[in-house]
Amino acid sequence: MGRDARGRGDIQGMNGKVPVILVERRERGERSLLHELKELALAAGYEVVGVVTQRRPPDPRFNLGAGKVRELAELVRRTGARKVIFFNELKPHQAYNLMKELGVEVTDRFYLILEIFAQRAGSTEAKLQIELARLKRDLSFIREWLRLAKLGELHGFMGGGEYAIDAYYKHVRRRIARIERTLAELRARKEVRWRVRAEEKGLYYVALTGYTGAGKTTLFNRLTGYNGYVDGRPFATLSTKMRRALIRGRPIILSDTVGFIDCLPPQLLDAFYTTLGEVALADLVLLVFDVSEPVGEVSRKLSASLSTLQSLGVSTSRLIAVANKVDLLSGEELEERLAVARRLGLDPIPISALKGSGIDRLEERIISSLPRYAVRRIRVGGRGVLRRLYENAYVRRVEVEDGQLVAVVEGKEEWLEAMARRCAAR
Ligand SMILES: Nc1nc2c(ncn2[C@@H]2O[C@H](COP(=O)(O)OP(=O)(O)O)[C@@H](O)[C@H]2O)c(=O)[nH]1
Ligand SMILES: [Mg+2]
Repeated sequence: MGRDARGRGDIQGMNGKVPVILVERRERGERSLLHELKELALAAGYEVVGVVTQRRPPDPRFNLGAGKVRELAELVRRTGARKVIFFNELKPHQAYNLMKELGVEVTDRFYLILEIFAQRAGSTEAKLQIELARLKRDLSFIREWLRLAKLGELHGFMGGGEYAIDAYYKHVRRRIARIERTLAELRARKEVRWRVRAEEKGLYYVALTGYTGAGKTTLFNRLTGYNGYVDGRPFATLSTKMRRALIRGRPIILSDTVGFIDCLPPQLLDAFYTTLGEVALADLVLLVFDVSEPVGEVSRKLSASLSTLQSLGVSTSRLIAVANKVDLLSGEELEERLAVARRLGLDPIPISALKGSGIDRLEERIISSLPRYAVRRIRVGGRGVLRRLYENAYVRRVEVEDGQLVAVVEGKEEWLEAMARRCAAR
């Protein structure tokens, strides 16, 4: 359980992605969240090769009924799936029984969400918060292994048996205690740290947010991918989902944040909020929502998104609502949903990230919502200056003047002033 985020070490499919099967068991009257589980699996980088659903109360041994497990085993064999991901939270012995029965790794939505958080986490605090949530859940698994080992029922699961598991248990307990201490220290210094990070960059920072499946990544790729900006590499110092983009010829930093998730397990709330914390640093937040969903869903998700953003300190003045997937609706249906957003105080821009419609208007709104950049000529004295300029601002060109290098740089005025002063002082 709880393996490396990118599935390193797995035998991978033809396209380099680990093939998985998704399972959802729900009781009569419960609504299905299988579509969200699918988006989560894709977001984590898996390929979904099969789906199994069952309507029944939980079975104590496997969660699913024994007949369904045989069906699932057959599907695993036929598709070559390397992993099975349950929507339902599995009890340790259920995961154990299922792994024995299926012969592949079995995990659940809890660990899947943790994998996604781990891929997006930018700060030390978020990374620790995620590790903590994982270790706490692991602990309940280890306790169960200990119980099984004492009963002599843990055949060939972990070499060394009871003694090894007990040592592991103690190790995890110590690690949890250490992380909790570090987090308490970090929290005490939080204000300072966030301010420093926000001022590190010379470009405006725009964050994409919204529910899983709304189309954030599709929009991120459209805004960063097609404009031919040569240096589209992720920022090594920031999270891996941040890139520079040229919007109407103006450079910005765009970030694809972790999405909102329905029915987030309560033990993951801290990890979620710290991972999403970088949104609070953004100069502008794009709230992407799937406008093709039923009116009630659009309304519920927008309200929930707004209250989450508010609790992070993002006001509607720093927010652009983006009504995505207009290609799936008639004009009338679209109007009905836009009206819902307007009643919540938003002025949404209708787009299709997939087809490319509405992107012009969105770009226009992004640029008009951000303050203007300054352009400065900075003498490149000293080592590393040019690299810093390239990394943190936008270098239009480099010239030679009186035998010295001069960079023409665009970016936030204060940042450029600070750089120019530092270079002049050399
Ligand atoms: N029809 C349609 N589908 C879209 C559009 N934008 C995204 N999608 C699809 O919606 C799904 C979720 O998109 P994704 O960008 O991964 O959402 P994210 O979870 O918010 O990052 C994918 O299957 C996309 O192809 C759109 O404008 N129109
Ligand atoms: Mg995404």
